[in-house]
Formats: sequence, structure tokens, C-alpha cells
Amino acid sequence: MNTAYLSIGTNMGDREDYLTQAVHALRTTAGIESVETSSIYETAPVGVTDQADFLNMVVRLSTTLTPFELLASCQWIESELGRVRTIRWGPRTADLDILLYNNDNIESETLSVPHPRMKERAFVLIPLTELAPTCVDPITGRQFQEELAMQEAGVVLWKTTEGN
Ligand code: A4P
Ligand code: MG
Repeated sequence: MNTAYLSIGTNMGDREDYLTQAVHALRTTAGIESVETSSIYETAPVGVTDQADFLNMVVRLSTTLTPFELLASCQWIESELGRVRTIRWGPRTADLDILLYNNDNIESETLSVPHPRMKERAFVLIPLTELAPTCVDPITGRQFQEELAMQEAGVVLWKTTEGN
């Protein structure tokens, strides 16, 4: 069994209902065995800032799906929930992104895991660390909690020196 974390975001229509529907769709997807949910957070838009506030949450899955199968399931759920892809980073009924898949590091045309922008985003890190306080970034080996604390303090890791 594999463990994956997804971020779900929505800023159109009945936002809570879209989150409920997305979680329900995940729970009824073949190959997804369990779905645990963070709290729901209301968040200011990042990227294109001239749009409505989002509701965001993170879910933890136990799954037999491969990362690419999971991506296909997320995209299917997005389309079922009526998402129309128009503006990148623009309004959406539901956006499901894969944050982490075990400790895998995947770099392909269609899939990057860990999600490349997750560490800069409090709307991801706060629900993620609520659900998984000791979760570690598979690339840096640091806890996401530390990343969040640094971000909140306006401190950016510039270079590691390995103590020498
Ligand atoms: N893709 C690559 N890696 C992944 C991954 N780990 N998970 C590819 C999911 N998809 C991944 O995504 C574009 C392509 O990314 C897909 O075809 C897939 O093959 P998309 O969902 O079609 O487009 P998008 O979501 O508009 O773009 P992107 O780059 O995923 O946007 P972001 O970075 O996710 O930003 N502000 C707040 N407060 N809350 C939000 O939830 N979300 C965004 C979206 C911007 N601002 C936000 C929020
Ligand atoms: Mg996306």
C-alpha cells in the first residue's frame, strides 16, 4: 500500500460542497482504500490575486494506484466537478494536486512530485502539517513544519554548509 497526500482547492460556487464532492469521489475510486482529511481553511489567492478566496484542504490516501493512475483519477474528478481550464492559476471549481507519493521524487512531463510549489504555499503547508505533523520533505529531509516556520518568519534557506 502507498501513502499519498493531495491538496484540494476551490474558489467558485458552493466551495464547501465541491470539497465534499471531491472527497466523496476519492473515497469511491477503485484503488483508493482510505481517505483522511485535514480541516478546511479559507485562504487568500496566490498567483493571480484578483480572484475570490479559496477553500483549501489536504487529504491523506492509502492507495494501490500508481502516481500516474492517481493523477488520472484526480483529473477525472476535476472534470466531473465541472472544472473548465481557462486561466492558469485562475478560478476553479476544484483543483486536485498530488503533493507527495511515499518518498518518491518524480520528474516527468506530466507529473512532478513532490509538488514543485508546495513549500512556498501556506495554504498547502498548514493543512498538511495539521494532518501529518512530522511529515518530511523527501528531497531536503526537513520537516514541512520547519519550512512553514521559516516561511512565516520571512526566512529563506539560501545555502546549506553541512556544518563546515
Ligand atoms: N502536474 C504536474 N505535477 C502535478 C502534480 N503533482 N499534481 C501537471 C497534479 N498535476 C500535476 O495542472 C497543470 C498540469 O500540471 C497538469 O496537466 C498535470 O499534468 P492543472 O491542474 O491543469 O492547472 P493549474 O492547477 O491551473 O496549474 P498548476 O500549475 O497546477 O497551478 P497550481 O500551482 O496548483 O496553482 N491560491 C490559493 N489560496 N489556493 C489555491 O488552491 N491554487 C492555485 C493553483 C493558485 N492559487 C491558489 C490556489
Ligand atoms: Mg493543479
